Amino acid sequence: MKTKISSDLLKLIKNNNSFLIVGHINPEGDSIGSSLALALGLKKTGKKEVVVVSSDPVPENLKFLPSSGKVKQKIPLRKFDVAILVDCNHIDRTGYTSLNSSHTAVIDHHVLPDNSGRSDFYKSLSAAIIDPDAAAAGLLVYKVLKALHIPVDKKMASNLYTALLVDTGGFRYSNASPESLRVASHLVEAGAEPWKISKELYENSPFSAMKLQGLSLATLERKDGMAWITVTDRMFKKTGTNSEDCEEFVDLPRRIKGIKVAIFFRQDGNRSYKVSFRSKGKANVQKIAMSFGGGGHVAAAGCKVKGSLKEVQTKVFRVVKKEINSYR
Ligand SMILES: [Mn+2]
Repeated sequence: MKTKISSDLLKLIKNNNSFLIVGHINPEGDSIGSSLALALGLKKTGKKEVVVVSSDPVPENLKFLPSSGKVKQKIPLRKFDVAILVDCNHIDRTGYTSLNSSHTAVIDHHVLPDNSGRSDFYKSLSAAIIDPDAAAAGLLVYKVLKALHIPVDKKMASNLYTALLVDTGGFRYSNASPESLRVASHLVEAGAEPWKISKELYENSPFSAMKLQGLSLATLERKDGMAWITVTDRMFKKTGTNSEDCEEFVDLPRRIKGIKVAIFFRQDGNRSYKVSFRSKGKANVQKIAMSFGGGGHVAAAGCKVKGSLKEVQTKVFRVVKKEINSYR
């Protein structure tokens, strides 16, 4: 498959001088890595001002990324020529209410919401590359850099390799396409060090986070092709951890043989839960998440559901079961 790199976006980048690069709330490796790589690339071409912002701070485990210390949380007051949303396609996902730029563009691989045609935000975009078939936003940023003839240096390569690694689950998910592996190989040639990056990402867990994992695993249950675990506020308190320490927990029930959909419930305030889904087969978890007002990808998605844990689980299991059964 070949992503069409919009010439509008390339022109927008060529013809302007100040850029605000914006990732999504609750950022992970793809959001931060892609944003930083794009910023480093644009700076290399001599752009006057390139600022990366993230409404939530860079997670502890991504602070090894080159230039991650430059990510700001507050948008500078002055007006930018172009704001580029990376790894998300709507301002609501950025955690900011306005971006103060003359133009807005998007580089993303998430499916557009159904109402996108009627949304003022989408109508206001000057350019967009949105390819849900791309394994990571980092893959699209790589292509944009190539199209602009910007050589990928070691810093950019490390950021982009991390983006690809995270969004393909270490090249294990169904989106680990030939293209993603080819690009990864180019990135390694450009200086990204796979073993170092893997060590930072996967062998660097705080002790307290591992304790949290133990408490959460004790909640493991399965039924009707689903397996799930839960993290409550009490567990966070007991271990001195927070939501950052359970980013990957949904992958734990996913490891179980015969499971079709893995689910992770994370308490997010009083009577509110963040629910993450991973599909191991045909079940479309994006559809499930969207039915609760969330979103994501076919095989990885999430949403927020209000209610007690029991109420939330009852609601969620009903929808997941229906989706699983539709493929039997
Ligand atoms: Mn992504």
